[in-house]
Amino acid sequence: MSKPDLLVIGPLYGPTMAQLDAAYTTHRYWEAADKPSLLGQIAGTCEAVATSGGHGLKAEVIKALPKLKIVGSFGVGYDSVDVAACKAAGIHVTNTPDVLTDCVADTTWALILSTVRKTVSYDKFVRDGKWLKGNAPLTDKVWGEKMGIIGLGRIGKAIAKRGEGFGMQVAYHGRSKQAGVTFPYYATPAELARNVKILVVVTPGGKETDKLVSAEVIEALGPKGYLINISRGSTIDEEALVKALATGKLGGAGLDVFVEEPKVPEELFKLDNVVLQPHVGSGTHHTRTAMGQMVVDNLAAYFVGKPLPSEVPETL
Ligand code: 8YV
Repeated sequence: MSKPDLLVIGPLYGPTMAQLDAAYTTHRYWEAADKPSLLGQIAGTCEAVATSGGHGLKAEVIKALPKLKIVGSFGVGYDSVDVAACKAAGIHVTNTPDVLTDCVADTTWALILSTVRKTVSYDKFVRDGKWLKGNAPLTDKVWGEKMGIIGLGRIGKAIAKRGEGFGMQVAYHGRSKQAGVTFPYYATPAELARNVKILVVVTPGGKETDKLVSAEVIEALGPKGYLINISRGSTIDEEALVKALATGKLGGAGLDVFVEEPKVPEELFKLDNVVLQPHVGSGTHHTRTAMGQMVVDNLAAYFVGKPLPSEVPETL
């Protein structure tokens, strides 16, 4: 029996790619020199696409594949997938929530600690032989401080839980106050920022949250505040952030995501009040394996007519 076609938008985790290659006739969109011609060749047969939060799925590809019915997206965030176009065309979109929650929360904590307690600059201090000439400067503390979370979803709650272990006072902002959550709620990001020392951004990306952390929010956090971004580069006004960090108007930042990643504003490279990471929130072998398995399972469920394990609410 011939294998179904699967269009893969960009390179995925190696073991996941191997599983997909075994089950489908895969077509590597990113490798195709003539993309319209590839889409034309599979337009009559291709019902499935595999992609990721990073690679996304554009309306023009959706339009070129009239038989498309299922999208398996690797990652919890799917702001780069044109879900409205999928919905309009009756295409089901699936993502990979839950399995990455704890690793993303751990990564967030690695960023909090390394930013506030200066782990990275201390490492450089030792390697550069500066310790031989004198003691290193001291830092702010983390335990017992006030931490604000923008986006108290599954990952936000896992970050908060770890924060409680550090004796922190947690507060949050989201679209609305959550029933059953006892942490103080602030109706705007600026109000939350004014009342905490460490502000963690973990809200989904997309139009609704574009530059949610504005210049005003950054100013409210202030020279003694720290901003941690594990969500999407788009959620922060990056230009305002770089300026505030360079001029000392913001104490520090730990950043896993950027507006034009993998391009990172070079001004940040010179600053030692910033810790930079290459979008690795979920980047452990364990979690990436589990995420890949969810992509494989969602696609397989579609082809055998079973309920999809994790369809996004918009296309349900
Ligand atoms: C992935 C992520 O690395 O889950 C997400 O939304 O940002 C990350 O876990 C990303 O989706 C892969 O491109």
